[in-house]
Amino acid sequence: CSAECYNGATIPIPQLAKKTFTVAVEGNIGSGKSSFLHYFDTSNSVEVVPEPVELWKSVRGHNTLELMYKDSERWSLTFQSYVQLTMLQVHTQKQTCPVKMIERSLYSARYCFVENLFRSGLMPSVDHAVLTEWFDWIVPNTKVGVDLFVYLRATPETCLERIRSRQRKEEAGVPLEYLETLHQLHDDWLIHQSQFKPCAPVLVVDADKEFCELKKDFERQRTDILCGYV
Ligand code: TTP
Repeated sequence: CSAECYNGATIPIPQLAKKTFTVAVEGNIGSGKSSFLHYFDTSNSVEVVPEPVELWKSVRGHNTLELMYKDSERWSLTFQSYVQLTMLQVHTQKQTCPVKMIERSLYSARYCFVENLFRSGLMPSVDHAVLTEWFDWIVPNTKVGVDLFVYLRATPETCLERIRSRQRKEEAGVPLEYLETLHQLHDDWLIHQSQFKPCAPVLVVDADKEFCELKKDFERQRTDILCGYV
């Protein structure tokens, strides 16, 4: 049996010959990654590792997420290098269940957020170069592999609505254009696979739906999402 990807590629299932799997849940800000992880947190086969956003808000007393939103030109490198460290910690955290489900990955931080800061002129070329040197060393030299990307694809309008309703204070000024650019970068990476290629198959989920509807999709795709485990 296999899962159909957005771009027509198939995900080979079952993959039970491999003992452990890492599933990275990707999608724009506000696309519903936390709810998705929460939903699968009840399975005995799955360990969920949420995104270390709380760490970003409190690095020895500094809120790096807030600094980045207030003055991106000044604080992007600081923030994104800490994101890269904490994502590396998530990837390398010891796995105790057959399926490790992580919120985002080292890859979306680099291919979507860092790329956006650089292309929009908010991150100088030298900062981009240093982050890229770190990234390019980390990938082949540490255990940051992913077996499946689940892409929660929601329109930027839906994401904005969800961001507004959750009221994370650091994100109060996030404009629609920012979400549109990030949406395009996620699509370019995970669907069009133009400049950057995903290192694992991609399962695209229509994340515009209400959560009660989405739950039905999650249930239908459960075997694919959990790489054969239930
Ligand atoms: P997300 O990683 O998108 O998490 P979320 O809580 O919005 O997810 P969801 O609503 O889907 O459950 O973003 C968390 C915040 O961190 C958001 O303001 C964007 C920011 N961020 C960056 O600026 N750079 C990065 O590299 C990452 C990973 C996040």
